[in-house]
Amino acid sequence: MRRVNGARSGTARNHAARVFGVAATAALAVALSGCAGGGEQAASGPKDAGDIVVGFAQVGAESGWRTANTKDIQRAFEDAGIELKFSDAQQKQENQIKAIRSYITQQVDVIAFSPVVETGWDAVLKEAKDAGIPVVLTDRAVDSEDDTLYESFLGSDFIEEGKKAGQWVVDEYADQTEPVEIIQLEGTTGAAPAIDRAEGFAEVVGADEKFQVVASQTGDFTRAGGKQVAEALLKSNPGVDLIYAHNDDMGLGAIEAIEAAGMVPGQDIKIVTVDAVKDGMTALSEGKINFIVECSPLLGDQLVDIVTKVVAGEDVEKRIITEETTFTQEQAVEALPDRQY
Ligand code: GZL
Repeated sequence: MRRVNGARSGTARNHAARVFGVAATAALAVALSGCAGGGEQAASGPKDAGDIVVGFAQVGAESGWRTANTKDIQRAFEDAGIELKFSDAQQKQENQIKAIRSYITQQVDVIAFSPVVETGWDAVLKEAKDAGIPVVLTDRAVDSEDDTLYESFLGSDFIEEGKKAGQWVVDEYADQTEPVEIIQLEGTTGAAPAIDRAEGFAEVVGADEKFQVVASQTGDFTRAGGKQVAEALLKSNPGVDLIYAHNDDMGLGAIEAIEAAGMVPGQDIKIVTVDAVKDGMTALSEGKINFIVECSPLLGDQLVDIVTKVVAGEDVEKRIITEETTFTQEQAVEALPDRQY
């Protein structure tokens, strides 16, 4: 069972006890030694922002979305005056696990990360829990039976994103009775957004058998991967009507493949993507992409809020879903000037 809405886990209580315990011990040491050295801070209870240290294990830098997500998180922690240790795992789970272990050794106050894939985290998250270090998930979820291994999940509802993409396709081809052939460019194999965007999309288009996903393959959320896979699948599926890409970057790669094949993206072959980063929105405004489902990377301020509450021993919601919308070509033209990323 993946997502949970459980009560606050034991970790946060352990953590609060750890922080309070340290404060009480330090207060006693100050009282006994009679000195007023660095102990005031510890004696005054929960840490100030300037004393909090957070370890963040990022997926990588695979897409425009990821770059925007990293920038926003680093900006938010800088604004809050909280020290952020940051690592880029280059989309490798073993690198994220190494980074998390390093943060445990450094005894940071909170560990936050975006799990590159859903599974394989229980062992390292148990090590963090045993060390009394609370963990916050951002962006992607883990598939774990034990919901005490993390304090909160902050990110999108990827199934909903897939459904929104599917609904646009159903509406777009409402008057067509002939089969609608679809190629799906999947995100990273095993990643929550890839699994869920496929699930939500299939749930909506699967209601009508005219929609046929003739091929589905991972492009690993990258532009190069999207281009390479689209080139191959276009050759083996010459009658395809639409490409559904799990992110803008793979959709932009598909545009290159469609143009290289002498066809017009957005017309000969329609494209639906997810993210709504600037390059995707530009292609949408030019009609090369037909519809984009937004997935916001701007999680920084909310993550700071969750971290601050966890360190203070306050309750946090188990699952915090970000607000998102969708864009047609006209809406992209209007929204582009104000897009932050
Ligand atoms: C979604 C995020 C995905 C984006 C991709 O929250 O995990 O990873 O959709 C990114 O662009 O690579």
